[in-house]
Amino acid sequence: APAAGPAGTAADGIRRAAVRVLAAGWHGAHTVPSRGLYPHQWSWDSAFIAIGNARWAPRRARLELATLFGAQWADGRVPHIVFDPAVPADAYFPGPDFWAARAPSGAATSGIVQPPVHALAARLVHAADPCPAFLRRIYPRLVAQQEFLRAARRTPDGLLVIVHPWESGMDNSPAWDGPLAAVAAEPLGAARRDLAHVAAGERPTDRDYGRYIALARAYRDTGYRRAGAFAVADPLFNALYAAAESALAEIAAECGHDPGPHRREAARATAAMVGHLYQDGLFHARDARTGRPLHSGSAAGLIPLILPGLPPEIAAELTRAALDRFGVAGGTLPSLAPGSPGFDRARYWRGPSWINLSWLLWRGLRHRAPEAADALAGGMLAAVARSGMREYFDPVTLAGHGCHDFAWTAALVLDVLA
Ligand code: 2M8
Repeated sequence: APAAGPAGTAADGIRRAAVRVLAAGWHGAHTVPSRGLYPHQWSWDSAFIAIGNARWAPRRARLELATLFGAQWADGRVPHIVFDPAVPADAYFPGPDFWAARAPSGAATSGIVQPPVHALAARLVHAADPCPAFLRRIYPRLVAQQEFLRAARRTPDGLLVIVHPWESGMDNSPAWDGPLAAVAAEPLGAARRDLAHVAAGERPTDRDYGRYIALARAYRDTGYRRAGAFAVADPLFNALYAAAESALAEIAAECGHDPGPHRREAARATAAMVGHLYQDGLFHARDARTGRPLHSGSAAGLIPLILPGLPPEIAAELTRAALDRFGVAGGTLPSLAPGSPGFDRARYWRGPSWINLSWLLWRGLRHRAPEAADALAGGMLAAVARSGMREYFDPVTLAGHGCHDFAWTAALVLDVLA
């Protein structure tokens, strides 16, 4: 734990280490998640990174979001990767040649999306360092991002679907094992680059990759209009969408627009989630193709706690699940409830603790269960004090896994310390 030495020393050391990581990842107008493993700009990473940069370099925070939204498509979608033309095309797989997509700005991008954390990030960046001109510029972009999701991804029952595991951000979550089993893996056509940076036991399997590539190819080959054989409603994605509407209500009010439509949309999206994804004390993803719930024990099911409009009795049950099934009073949030099928303390999104999930839950618990929130804050700091700014951590020992110097880990611990 970061308790050694005179008061303040441990926190100062973490702060300095975090700023070092963020400074080293800065490429002039965006930050890479990791210099080796992820050498381009990633969508939801940039939102988390902006939240942390707002604490020490707010101009960078604003520029991070402006760069990402500079690669927004005409239909409003914010691509999950914006490729850096200065990086060799084969440094990351699948790279720009595979995706074969360009934004109106000319930037090479992927064609899928990631969880929409950006309106929340813009609101927090503005709160840390008010800049009305930034808010006015980004507001219509954030609205268009949400409009794309409503137009392209909304099912008749009011939920949003993701069409690729990469869109969830929790790529190899066991929640996707069932729906992915119906997808035929295809040859990759090039070598995986991730295994040059991280041990195979801490990454998705080759079979997972064969399916990821098949799904991405199918979507690509329709011009990113019709998805392949994967469509799921994910509680993390839907919760962040609804939270974005709440953030947009506040941004709209600041900019002199009517916040009412955003408030109503946040309430409607929250109600759809409660109506269709909630069961037995936890939110669960649902397979939109079969209508079946996907009971995996994923920590995604706790993230609706960030929603201010969640009915109090459901918030109380979710808090119970966080404590009893995920053990968050111990300070860590495993990405999968221990004991769930497929639980693995080292493999990527199948058990390890991730700082972005802990940070989201910390925010959701702060006003509802302050002691549990404090435990999570302490646990995030303990993890980086023990192992550095790693990508993910063993939820029991806090040993570090994945890449080193991972940007959102650094960014979000800076926010926790602010
Ligand atoms: C991971 O995903 C990418 C694909 O998008 C990969 O494995 O190559 C995920 O952890 C995702 O959530 C994250 O945004 C990305 C960059 O940090 O890496």
